[in-house]
Amino acid sequence: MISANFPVDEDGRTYHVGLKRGEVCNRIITVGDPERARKLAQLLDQTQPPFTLLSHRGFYTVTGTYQGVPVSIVAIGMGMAMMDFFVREIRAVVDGPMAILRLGSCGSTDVAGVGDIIVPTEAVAVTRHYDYFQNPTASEDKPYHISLPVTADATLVSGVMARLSALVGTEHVHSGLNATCDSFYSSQGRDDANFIDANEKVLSHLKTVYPQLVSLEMETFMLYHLARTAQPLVLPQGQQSSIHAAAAMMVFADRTKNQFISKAQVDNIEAKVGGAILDALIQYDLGTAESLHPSKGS
Ligand code: R1P
Ligand code: URA
Repeated sequence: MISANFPVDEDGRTYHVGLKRGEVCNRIITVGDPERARKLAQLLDQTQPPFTLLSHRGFYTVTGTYQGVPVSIVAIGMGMAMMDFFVREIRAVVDGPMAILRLGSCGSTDVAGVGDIIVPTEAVAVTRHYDYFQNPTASEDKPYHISLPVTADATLVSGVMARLSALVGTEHVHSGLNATCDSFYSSQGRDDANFIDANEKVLSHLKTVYPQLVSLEMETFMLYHLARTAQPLVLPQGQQSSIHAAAAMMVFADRTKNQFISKAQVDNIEAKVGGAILDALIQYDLGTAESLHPSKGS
């Protein structure tokens, strides 16, 4: 490893995601579940074998083409920290502007039912306030902190919404505010008798602060936040955003009706939405500065 600040090995591979320049594209679909990545990879052009890499930390990348356009699919696992590793380490080895679409799963808090899809226009972070738990009765703080919202790339959102609506019908595609939580359990308001979580009011409080809340999951805020805080690219034609980000999330848990998706439903919905997401990704205009030279084979 060459530097303790941003470690890369002698080949230029980043420490956790494990990719070097040329192995990952400007257009990326990121998912949590590696199985979902493998299903999406089956939709890529079959003209030549894609590049694949499983990193020692479990990041799984497939790079190939979709309708002739270079795309990468990267499975990152779960949580904001994994999204942070992924976005920073990918940004370090890709030249030019990037479009990143997350295809995830979520819980719904409003009208969206199991199997519907949510495309968040904005996201907040909900994090456990650890100090509160040192002495709950004396604390003047709330047990959970809710951040201000950050927005998605509006054009990417429109492209995704249009393609998904055409596929499954507008009544099954929803948009609004997503809450990215630092736990599947406590900060998503789930009851876990084994722990003191003080979370009985977290969802009602969240809905009061943000009535447009539609979903709960664990990564999208970090993607949107890093896209908004990435240093702009300085190009001959002026400054350009470095990262354009949006997400589409399949509803696995309906928190209002207390229903959870079955394995058969997951297989059905993942197979269905994958093509629409890839279509939206390749049709997004990244401007003139897109550059990519994906490696062949693995
Ligand atoms: C929890 O089950 C996981 O599912 C959701 C959450 O954000 C969390 O990562 O997303 P993925 O299906 O993309 O992993
Ligand atoms: N992912 C989450 O983070 N929460 C849910 O309820 C479902 C999927």
